[in-house]
Order: sequence, then C-alpha cells, then structure tokens
Amino acid sequence: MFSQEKYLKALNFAAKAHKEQKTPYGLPYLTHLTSVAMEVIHACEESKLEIEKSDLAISVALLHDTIEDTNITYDDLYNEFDAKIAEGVEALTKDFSLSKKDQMADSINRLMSQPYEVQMVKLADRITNLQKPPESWDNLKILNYHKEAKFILSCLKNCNVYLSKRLEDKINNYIVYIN
Ligand SMILES: [Mn+2]
Repeated sequence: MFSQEKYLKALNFAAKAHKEQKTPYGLPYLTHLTSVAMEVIHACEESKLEIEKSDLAISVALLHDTIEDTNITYDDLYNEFDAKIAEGVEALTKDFSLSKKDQMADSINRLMSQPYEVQMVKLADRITNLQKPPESWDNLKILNYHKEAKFILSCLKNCNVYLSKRLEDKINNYIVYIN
C-alpha cells in the first residue's frame, strides 16, 4: 500500500521541475521518472512493504533526478517534503566536482548509509536505463554501462529481492546490445 496523494504531490513537483527536459530517446522526462516509480511500486507491493516505507521509496523515485538535472536544491526538497526524502535524493545525485570515473563509486558509498527504500530507487533507475541503448551510444559506452550495472547490483543487492532479481535479468539480457 502507498498514499496516492503523496504520489501525486511528488509527480507534480517533478513535472514542474523537469519542464521540457527529454530522455535520450526524445520522450518527455516524466516517462523515465514514472518508469522508475513503477518498478519501485511493483517491488513495494511484492515485498508487502509498510506504507511509510513505500511512500518514501516512491517519492524518492519520482524526485530522484531533481537535484542532479534541475535547479531544485536539497533545501527545496527539505521544505516541500521532508529530511528523509531530501537526503535520499541527495544520495542519488552525482557529485560533479569528482572525476567521471569516481562519481558512481562516490554515490554508491553515500547510498550504502541510506535506508533500503532509497537504495531501491538506484536499482529501479538502472533497471529502467537498461532498455535498448540510445542510437548515439558507442560500444565502449554500452560495455561500461553494463559493467557499472553489475557494480551497482553487487553493492545494493540486499535492499530488495525483487528489484535485485529484475536488475540481474536486465543485466543478463543487455548482453545482446554489446558487440
Ligand atoms: Mn534517473
């Protein structure tokens, strides 16, 4: 179970923040956010997570790219939502002052001290991003993305058994895109 009202509040906030932003497939960015939220909702229901935990996971899923990709700040999320949501989204945000190579490990490190509900969003995000790679990606980028997905799974697999299994399947199926 989860709160429909909280879902709508986070969805509308994210829609306003991401404005006209598009996914690498040229679709409205909301398709990415609602896909990640859908994976999280499915896992929450399968795991029969209590309502407060589901609400945290789902809100963070809808808001997970706001600090990284829009002008929304930690303080905005703290004021509009709460500390848990703001901290969760911040942990899912890359630190652009680091080298590209170090950004993922740093974010994973920060996620490890977050509740499982926040870690679930990282798995759902990568599940969603393991669809057919965008046309613009070369083989090396696809290969690295696959490798990075395995690293994410190995670090966060304990947060939810359904999402771990689904990510594992997605990783295995992604091999068809590697030349
Ligand atoms: Mn994302």
